[in-house]
Amino acid sequence: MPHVPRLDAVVIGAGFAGLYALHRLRDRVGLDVRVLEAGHGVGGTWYWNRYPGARCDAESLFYSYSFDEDLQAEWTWTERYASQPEILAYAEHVAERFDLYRDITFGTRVESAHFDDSAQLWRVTTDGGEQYEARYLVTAVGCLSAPQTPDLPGSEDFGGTVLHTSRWPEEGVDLDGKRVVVVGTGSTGIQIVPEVARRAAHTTVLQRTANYAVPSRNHRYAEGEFDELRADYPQLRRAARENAGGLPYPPAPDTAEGLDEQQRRAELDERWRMGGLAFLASFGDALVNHTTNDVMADYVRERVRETVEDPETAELLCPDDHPLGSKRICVESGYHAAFNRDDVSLVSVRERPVERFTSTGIVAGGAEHPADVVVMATGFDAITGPYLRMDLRGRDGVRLADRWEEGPQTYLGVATAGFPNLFMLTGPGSPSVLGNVLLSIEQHVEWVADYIAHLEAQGVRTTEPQEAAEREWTAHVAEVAGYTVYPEGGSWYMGANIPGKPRSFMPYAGGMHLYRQQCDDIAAKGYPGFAHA
Ligand code: NA7
Repeated sequence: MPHVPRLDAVVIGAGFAGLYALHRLRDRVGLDVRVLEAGHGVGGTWYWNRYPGARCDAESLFYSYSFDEDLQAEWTWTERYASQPEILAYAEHVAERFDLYRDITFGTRVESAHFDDSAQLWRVTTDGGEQYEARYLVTAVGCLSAPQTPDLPGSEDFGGTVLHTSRWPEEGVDLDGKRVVVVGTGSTGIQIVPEVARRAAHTTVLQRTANYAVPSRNHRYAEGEFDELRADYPQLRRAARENAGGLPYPPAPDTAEGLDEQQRRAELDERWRMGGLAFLASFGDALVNHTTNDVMADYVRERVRETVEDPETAELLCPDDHPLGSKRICVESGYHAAFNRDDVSLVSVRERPVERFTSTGIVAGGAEHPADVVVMATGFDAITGPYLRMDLRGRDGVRLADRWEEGPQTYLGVATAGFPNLFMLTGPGSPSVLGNVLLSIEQHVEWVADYIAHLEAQGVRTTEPQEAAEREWTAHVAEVAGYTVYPEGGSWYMGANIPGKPRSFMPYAGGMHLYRQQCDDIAAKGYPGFAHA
């Protein structure tokens, strides 16, 4: 019989959620923890997404851990928006600093986790055939970690290279002088296109849906600039926690309604000048009031027409089929301007889709596009994908895939009925991707660690949500989304990018600050809605 390590907790994933969960559960709660990580290093999203131009859309100032004053004081970001290598270096620094590496097993993908009713523990099996037993299973699997690539005929005949952006090789890809086709114009496509255009002989961008993109206004910090910003951390972190998106941008008017053209423009010009996601916060009701939303959408389209010289290309780049923000707003650094180059072309595949590979290229928009490299910036099976790609089974062998057949059901986005002692970090039904995910991660980890400490202190062996509480929370998540423009977007938030995936708005749109209050309230009342055994 092979030796099966028995642990207090197995954490799946060594991204920012998994790293902090390990630190908190091991060093604060005192548990014996092992992190199982598919990659060969820490960093999660920032380990995998190495494509040229990969960068965080949230300002470095906000996209970092706040739980440790010394860590905060010693780390200096070099740009307003950190690039992938810098964020990865930060994750590695955190892992070193808190002595986390010794409890992480790399190159190990969890294939299954089954709850054993009689032993009251989780049995975890990896792709290498190793097994682990643990009382708690903590999933830190990320929301955008299961890549989605369209299944196109002819790929075996294609003589060039096909790459998904989130599986970019560590050694890079030689794009110099190549004919490159980029499929997809979400945040990733919009980041990679200007970088590809700089190197390739020709870049063809296949666009199904035009997205709203705002300028990043990224810059390198001047000497001492970041130190000055950092001096405000106590106030900034507090403001982030009190903010719906965890990104405390300057206050905005509540609505564009009732403002005249000049007032609206003044506000939007100022936000456009600021750059980045601050634009989404131009008016308080941007995501709940179509009048405001239309004003903002018109403004973005005007800017596209101003930037892009060829009127036909400009029109194609103007989003016209969804409200602003209902699909994730993109942050660009030279995306629209890239189409002013002679060696970059835009092809709409809305009417005539991406069909198939040939030996020399890809057929899309009704024509063949010769290619040496095809870049799939085609996104992810978001939020539930990482869960359902594993074989997760709860009490009585019930598969999570069956329980969530019609969409995810959770209590607080943290736990699901019938799956005792399973804790999800940034799970479906939590604010997760709607805002500053690092702040969400910290809040989840701290709440879950406090709850586990409580269970340990009370001698509780298992906990799971009561079905009524779960039903109520899941209905609340849907109801709150219904007040917003989000469900109109046909987005990955809704599962709409995956054929056959049930449509439901998966994140909690009520705001991170209000979500935090609800979680804290439940903790203060002794965790109603959970059944303890
Ligand atoms: P996204 O936002 O899901 O974007 C994927 C893009 O790929 C999007 O433009 C899709 O068009 C397009 N796509 C997907 N499949 C196809 C096919 N078959 N044909 C043509 N176009 C296709 O993923 P990203 O990686 O850009 O961003 C993910 C998140 O990471 C982002 O929101 C940030 O939070 C960070 P569609 O819109 O579905 O018409």
